[in-house]
Amino acid sequence: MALQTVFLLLLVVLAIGTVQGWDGNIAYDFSHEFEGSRYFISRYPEPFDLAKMNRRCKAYGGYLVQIDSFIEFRYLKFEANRRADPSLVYTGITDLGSEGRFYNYNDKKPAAYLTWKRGQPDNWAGKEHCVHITRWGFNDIGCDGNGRYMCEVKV
Ligand SMILES: [Ca+2]
Ligand SMILES: [Ca+2]
Repeated sequence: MALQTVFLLLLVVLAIGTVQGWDGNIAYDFSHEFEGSRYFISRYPEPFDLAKMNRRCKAYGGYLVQIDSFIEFRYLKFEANRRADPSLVYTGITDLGSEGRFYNYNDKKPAAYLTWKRGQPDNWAGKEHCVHITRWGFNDIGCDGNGRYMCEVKV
């Protein structure tokens, strides 16, 4: 491909990204399809925001990751662990507005699979309504912490 063509394509990609509100903090990081989905993880931690991160995932044709089974959890934990401290990786699972009833932020349906770390969820200080992945399972955590986020795109 000619260098000019590559440059032009890059400009188009950047323009589309700008229109869709993409700010660059995401990377296609999971190189293979798994169980009908592809996954993206942000490149660096930043203040988490459910609505904002879900919008970014939508720009990729997906949504904040929904975890539906043990094998999906195990896969994502492994992949997150390879690229980041998994304790910093947020999911799209939340109990915001329905304490103790965890649902997927994007489609508002009840979370299909929950595997909690021992002693969790504890809704510490009454303020933990988001869910991140740890080595030992899920933990509920504040929705305004610093972390990475993961998107899921159905293929
Ligand atoms: Ca909670
Ligand atoms: Ca907790």
